[in-house]
Amino acid sequence: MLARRARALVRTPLALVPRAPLARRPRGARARSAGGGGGAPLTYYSAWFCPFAHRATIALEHHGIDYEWVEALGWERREASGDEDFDASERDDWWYHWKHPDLLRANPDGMVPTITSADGRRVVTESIVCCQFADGVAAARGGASAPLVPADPWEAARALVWASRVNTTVTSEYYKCLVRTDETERREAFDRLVEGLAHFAEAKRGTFFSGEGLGIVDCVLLPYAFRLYVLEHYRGFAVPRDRPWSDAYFAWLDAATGLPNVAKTLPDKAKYLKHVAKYAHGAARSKVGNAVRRGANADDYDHKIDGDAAA
Ligand SMILES: N[C@@H](CCC(=O)N[C@@H](CS)C(=O)NCC(=O)O)C(=O)O
Repeated sequence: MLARRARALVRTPLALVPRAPLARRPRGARARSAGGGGGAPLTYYSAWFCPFAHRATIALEHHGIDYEWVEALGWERREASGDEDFDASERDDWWYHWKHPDLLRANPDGMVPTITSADGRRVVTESIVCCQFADGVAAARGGASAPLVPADPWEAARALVWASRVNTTVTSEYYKCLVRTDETERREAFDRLVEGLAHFAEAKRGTFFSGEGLGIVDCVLLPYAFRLYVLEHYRGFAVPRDRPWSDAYFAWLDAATGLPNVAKTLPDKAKYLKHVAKYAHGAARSKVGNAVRRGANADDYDHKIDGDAAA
């Protein structure tokens, strides 16, 4: 019911809808490379600001896999139609994700990252799976770079458990700090986030999580670790530098962001700060944002409950 009404919302003519060109190469993307770059380029539906997609970008770049970037998400402002089931004057969150039609064709859930084969027939979704997929593509194409998931099955299992752990602790708490409106809830979320960083720093085996090379756990955490300045800016929450694990954590962050294949994927800090203001000021809706708003974890979004139509 609500879904039908919400769909009827009128799009403002002044909507800030980015019209990204199709198949644009991002800074750092390449036509072909020596590593896993052989074979037809993949189509990569992404969004410059998206930390989930950032994981996949790092994985693709790590392996030097050839891809065509499609900037597939933006913001669009909608106006209340006057026909809502709630008092529209009480809501300020009228920014929604604009979605590239090709993304919706490839993945009707409209989520990035989404990777497809050049002919669009085969589709991969979910950021952690995209990282594993990048390993598979690189191996199949004879790439020389080390896999992100360790070759040793015991280490691989450990890394995958930790990738999932980081995803449900740090990632989820990051969005809670931004989206929840209660000060205490935000503070508690940040405390849990810091605890997640501490566990990560204590469990890592070397410069990176599984040793001396970049791995899947690093790929999962890094986009969020890099973006934590946002919480300091909007919420006054800073990662402590005086805990027993702090030096290990910040050394990891420096090492990871300093890798050339990671450094070129980092979004502009000021631009991202501006982008995320819509969350910080309660003006935006998205599946992850809606899930956190209704009290679920960031990865517990439901395409029906939390989708645009249900917003
Ligand atoms: N579980 C997904 C989450 C991806 C995700 O939430 N991406 C956001 C952009 S940062 C998105 O596509 N949002 C679209 C929407 O909210 O409708 C993953 O890990 O890939």
